[in-house]
Amino acid sequence: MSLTDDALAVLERNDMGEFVKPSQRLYPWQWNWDSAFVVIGLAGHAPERARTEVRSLLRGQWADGMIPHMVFHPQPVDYRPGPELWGSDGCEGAPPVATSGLIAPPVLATAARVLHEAAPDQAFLDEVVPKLEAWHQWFHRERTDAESGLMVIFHGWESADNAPRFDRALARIDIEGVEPIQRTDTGQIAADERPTDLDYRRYLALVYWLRDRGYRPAPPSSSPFAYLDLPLNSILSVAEDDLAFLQAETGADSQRARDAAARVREALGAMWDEDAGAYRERDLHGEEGVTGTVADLFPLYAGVPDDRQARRLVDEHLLAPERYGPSPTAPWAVTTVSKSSPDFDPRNYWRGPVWINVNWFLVRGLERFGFGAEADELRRLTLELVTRSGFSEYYEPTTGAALGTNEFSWSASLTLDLLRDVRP
Ligand code: 2M8
Repeated sequence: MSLTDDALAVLERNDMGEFVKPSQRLYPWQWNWDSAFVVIGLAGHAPERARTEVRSLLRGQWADGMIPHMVFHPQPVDYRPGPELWGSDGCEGAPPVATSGLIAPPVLATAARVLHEAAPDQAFLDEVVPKLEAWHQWFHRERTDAESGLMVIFHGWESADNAPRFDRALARIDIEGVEPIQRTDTGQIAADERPTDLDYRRYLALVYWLRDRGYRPAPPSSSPFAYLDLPLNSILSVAEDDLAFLQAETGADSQRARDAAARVREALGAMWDEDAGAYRERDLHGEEGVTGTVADLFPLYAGVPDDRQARRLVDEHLLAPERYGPSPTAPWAVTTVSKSSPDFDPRNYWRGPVWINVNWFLVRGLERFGFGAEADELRRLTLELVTRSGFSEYYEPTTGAALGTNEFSWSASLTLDLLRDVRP
């Protein structure tokens, strides 16, 4: 079987009919950006099935436009924490289907564009574009930090769960009285590859706090965890461009989306740190800019740096052996934490391992700046990794070993997309 066939077979096995679950064993529900990646993967192979995926995710959209990070389509599964944690049925504007109250990086408009370019369907576009517009408007209304102009996240689950960049923000969360729960993940995956129980108590404490406020603390900076996340903002600015493109295809006004893309990009540009040669994030309740994870490189995906800055990002960070790039002891790139960071842990979740979606964003970023050879090399390395180790959730950069859960949908989907661009 070819890599394409293998990837499509994973998606088929994870297909629940209306949505593709993220993995065969661990994650039984519909997750937001996982589904968007699935749409990107299926666009060139099964466009009608990809449209179903978009529609089922949109069934979780709230009246105010939010598309939550999880949609609990009814099914008899036991996964903790599950729908009972979120209490969406008690929240104003929540849809009939149970959902979470948090968000994920908004990849959906980008996925819809990939789908449209692979297999145009005007009626589908007319149906989804207004919903994407409502989703993007929601961001600027509900999540803008007035000072920086960037979007705020309220939880690690809104970006890269236990990434070390969130450590200090999480350490401030009061967990008094928050009991640990029985977790599904550590029943299946080695504990040293997952967040700790203490992390989970903090995650839950934050959800309880947000739930008490209908998940809409105002202003956003009042959330105990309020963080200016570079990946989410970079992904949003690209998604705004893609939405504007789709709006033009439907004859709708695209001015708001174009302005928003430019605004977020400009705000991202202000996070550049000339000494570091990379971008910095900001914890709104912390003192300094946070750095040392692959998040610092994400503005490349959004086309934020000038050519000189982009070159520095690539040479001094992305491909630098002692940082995120391939090295003799850790040949599998890109690490999610710099190898020079004391927090680098090659086996633990978002604390060092290689993730296929991160590589995919960075390949796109390299291409955007005309770094063709570097993009080809990262694509080749990524495809070699999945060929050797399968479509895993994440991978050990030192050995290339599969980590986390296996048969992981977004690794399969983005492989399909990366394969489209392989030159003979
Ligand atoms: C992971 O998140 C879930 C909680 O939502 C978890 O940690 O159990 C993250 O990698 C998230 O980005 C992803 O969407 C989800 C499903 O793959 O798993």
